[in-house]
Amino acid sequence: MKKIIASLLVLTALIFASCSGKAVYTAGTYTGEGQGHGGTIKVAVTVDSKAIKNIEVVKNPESDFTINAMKTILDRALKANSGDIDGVTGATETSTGLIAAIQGALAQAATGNAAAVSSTESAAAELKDDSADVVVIGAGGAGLSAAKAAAQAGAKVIVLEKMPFVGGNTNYATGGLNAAETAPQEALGIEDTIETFIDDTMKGGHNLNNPELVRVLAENSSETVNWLISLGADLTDVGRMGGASFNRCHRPAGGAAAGAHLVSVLDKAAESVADVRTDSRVTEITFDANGVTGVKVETADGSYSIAAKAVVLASGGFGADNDVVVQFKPELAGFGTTNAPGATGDAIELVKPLNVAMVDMEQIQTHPTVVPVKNKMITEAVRGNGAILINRDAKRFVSELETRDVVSEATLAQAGKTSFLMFDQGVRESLKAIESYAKAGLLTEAATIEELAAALDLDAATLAETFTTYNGYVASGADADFGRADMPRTLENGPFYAVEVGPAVHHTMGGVKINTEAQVIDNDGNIVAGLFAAGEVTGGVHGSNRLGGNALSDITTFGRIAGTQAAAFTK
Ligand code: MEZ
Repeated sequence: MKKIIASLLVLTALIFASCSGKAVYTAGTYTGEGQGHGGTIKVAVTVDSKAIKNIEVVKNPESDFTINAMKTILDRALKANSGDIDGVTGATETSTGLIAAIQGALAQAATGNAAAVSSTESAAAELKDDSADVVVIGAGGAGLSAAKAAAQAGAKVIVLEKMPFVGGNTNYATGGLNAAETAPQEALGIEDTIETFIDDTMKGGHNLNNPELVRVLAENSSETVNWLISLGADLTDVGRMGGASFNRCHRPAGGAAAGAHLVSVLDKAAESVADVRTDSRVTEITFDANGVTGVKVETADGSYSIAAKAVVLASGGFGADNDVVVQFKPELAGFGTTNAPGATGDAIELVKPLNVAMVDMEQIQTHPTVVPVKNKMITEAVRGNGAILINRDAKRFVSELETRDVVSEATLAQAGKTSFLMFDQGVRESLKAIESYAKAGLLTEAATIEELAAALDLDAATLAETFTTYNGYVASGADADFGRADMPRTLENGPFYAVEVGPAVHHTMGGVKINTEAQVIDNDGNIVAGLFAAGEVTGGVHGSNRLGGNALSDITTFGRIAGTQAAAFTK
C-alpha cells in the first residue's frame, strides 16, 4: 500500500508540474516495466534535468508487427516529454505495456516540482501550408515504396498517413512476396518463369485481371526483389502459395513474417529521404484544369494545404469496414476481417470530384484460414509448407493449395463453416511465422494424432486414417482425393497441432483504374494529370481473386513505378 501511495504522489507531482508547465527530472537513465501482449516490456529512459533524451526498449517480447506501433509511442513520449500519451489503435496491449514502462521509468526520474517542457507546450506549433514535388497519400508498403522511389528519382516528397503509425495492411502480411526468375529462386534451384507467373495470376483471377498490368507485375518482380534487397530486406526463403505452379513467394530466412519486416525496411528507406507524417489525414485532392495541384490535410492540431506537382494515391483498400464491404458484396455482411483498422476505403470519396474510374469494386476476397472472432490470419504459408485442412468428420475436404476463393467456399460448405488447420512439428520447424501463433496461444497441441482428435472432439480412428492416407499421397507424389499440387513433407512427427479457421474478408481487388505507368484514369478514359496510384487502392491487377503473395508484389512493384513516374512528371 505504501508503494502505491508513493507512486501516486510522484504521479500527482508530475501531473501538477505538467499542468503548470514545470517538471524536473534528476539526470540519468531509469528503467521501467509494463505488461504487453507477449510478456513484460522493459525500457531504459535517459533524461537530463528538463527532458527525455532517449528511450530504449531493452526487452521486447512483442510480435514483429507491433514494431511500428512501438516506434510511434516512443516518438510521442519524446515529443510530449511525458509518459502521459495515447496508445496506438490496433496494438492495445503493446501500447498499455510500453506506456506503463515509460511512466514507471519517468516516475523514478521525477524529483517533484521544478521546470521542464510540458506536453502541451511542445505540441502547440503553428500549422503552415507547405509544398512538395510529390505527395504520397498513405504510408503502407505501396506508399513507402512510392516515396522512396520518387525521392531516388530526385523529387521532394511528403508522405501523409492518417493512422498514428506507418505500415497499414503490410504490417499484417505474412506469407511473402511473389516474384519470378529471381536471384533467391536461382540460389535455391527453382526454375520458375515470368510467363508461368503471368499465367498463374490470370488463372487465379479468372481472367478478369487487366493482362497488361499483370505483365508489368511479373516482368518487374525480380527487379523489385533486387531493389528491396538493396534496401536491406531479407528475401532468401522462397515458399509455395495457393494457385502457384512453383515456389515463388519470397520471405525472410526460416519463413519469418514478410510484411512487418518489409515495413521496417521501407520505413527506414523512406524516412531517410522523405518527410513522413503520421496522424495526417488527407481530406481533399486539389486540382485545376491542368490536373492535380496538391492536397488538404487534417491533423489533431488543425488543417493545412500542401501544393504538389504530383500526388500518389496509396491509401489501401476497404476490407476493414464491413459497411463499405457490403455495399459492394452484400453476402459478406458480418464477416470478420484480417485488415488493419485504417483500411476503410477513404479513396472512394476522395477521388469522386476528379471523375476517377473505379473497376472491379465487387471483387472482394476472403482468406480461408483466419481464427474466428480473434480475426488472426494464419498464413497460407502454413499450408504451403505442408499443413492440411480437416472438417468435423475428421476428413480432408479440399486441396489445401487451391486458390482462396475455392478453399473459402469449400470451408463454408462444411459443418460449422470452419475447419481445423493441422500440421506436425516438421511443418512448425519449417516456418518461423508459426511461433507467433504458438506464443499467442492459438494452437491446440497433442503428442499423438489420437490425442489431438480427442482435444477437438473428432473421431480419433478417422483422423488417424486421414493422416495415414495423406502421408501415403506425399510418398507417392499424387493426391488421389483432391489433386493437391505440392505436398512438401509427410505429417508424422509429433507433437501435432491444430487451429480452428474460417474465411474472413482479406483483400479488396477493386479500386481506381490505372494504366501500366500507374497513372490514374478517369471515367472518360483520360489520364488524370499528376495523379498516380499503387497497391490495394487500385483495381485490375488481381481480377476476381488475388493469389497469395501477389499483394506484397503489387504494392512494391507498382509503388516503385508510381513513385518513379510521379517524380518524372514533376520535371
Ligand atoms: O498475399 C497474402 O495475402 C498472403 C501471403 C497472406 C498469407 O496467408 O500470409
